[in-house]
Amino acid sequence: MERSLVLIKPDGVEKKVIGKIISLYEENGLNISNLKLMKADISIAKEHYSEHKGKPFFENLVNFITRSPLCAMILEGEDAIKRVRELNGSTNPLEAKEGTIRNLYGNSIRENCVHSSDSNESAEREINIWFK
Ligand code: FUP
Repeated sequence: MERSLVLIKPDGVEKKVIGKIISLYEENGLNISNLKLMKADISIAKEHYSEHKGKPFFENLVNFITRSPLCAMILEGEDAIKRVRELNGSTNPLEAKEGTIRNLYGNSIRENCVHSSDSNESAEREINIWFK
């Protein structure tokens, strides 16, 4: 069974759409195997986004993800990584397909409501960061 690390980012929690987003994952057959609400500190945010270190948007991204609580979870299911990314939609909400989470609830390329792992390797790395 494949696992993916999902974050409902601070913008999603602030908008009070955690329930709607989780319902979408559940209705699509994904299982929640772990879930928590927490405020990320700077060090966990930098570790999570380490591949983007040095990029022009890195600092703003870290500031955003740490500004208020987020909801971290592990979703499980067959082909979970790809399926969750399809439900999330494109990184830029303006390019995200209709009905995807980022299309419905994303504000901008930075405040795009959800994160999910992009490979098995990153899923294992990210699960170890958020669920030590
Ligand atoms: P994704 O895999 O869809 O989450 O997207 P990326 O790994 O490419 O980007 C990670 C995060 O960086 C995105 F969620 C939002 C942020 N980002 C920006 O803030 N500005 C950009 O120009 C690109 C990405």
